[in-house]
Amino acid sequence: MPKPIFVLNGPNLNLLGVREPTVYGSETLDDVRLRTEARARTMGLAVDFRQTNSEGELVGWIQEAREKADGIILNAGAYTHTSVAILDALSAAERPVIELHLSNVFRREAFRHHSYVSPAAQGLICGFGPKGYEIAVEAMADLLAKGASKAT
Ligand code: CA2
Repeated sequence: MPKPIFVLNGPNLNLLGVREPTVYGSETLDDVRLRTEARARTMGLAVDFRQTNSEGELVGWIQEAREKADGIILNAGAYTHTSVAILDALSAAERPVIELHLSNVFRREAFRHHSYVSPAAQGLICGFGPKGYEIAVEAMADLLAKGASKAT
């Protein structure tokens, strides 16, 4: 029985479309959810799209994915650059992981160039704005079709 893809969003991403449109664009997170769900539907996949400002809640959701999801698409927001706890949870999840960012983090401040998520991820998509969520769904569909079960 196929399970949904967890699309997990970290801190401040609830502000999308409300603040800093020059960096993150004008779509709200709800707009992004709708386009992600629509793309997934065309590929016969379901998504469970969530956002939290809490590191602990993100860790809990990643643990939940081990039982309840076929894969994880993660925009961990600023926790990308700080959280060993998220890395440890991803490493234990035994599910394919795609790291996702709206902005091209490598064109931004040096502290955004390091990611604790990347070592646990199959791949990284960044710099394409909300379109990146659709690209991530397509990439996850390919991974699942190939039978990927974990990142490493
Ligand atoms: O580019 C991304 O998707 C990021 O994950 C976004 C994070 C940032 O810390 C990462 O380095 C890259 C920040 C999310 C904050 O989103 C906002 C949206 C609108 C207004 C203010 C913040």
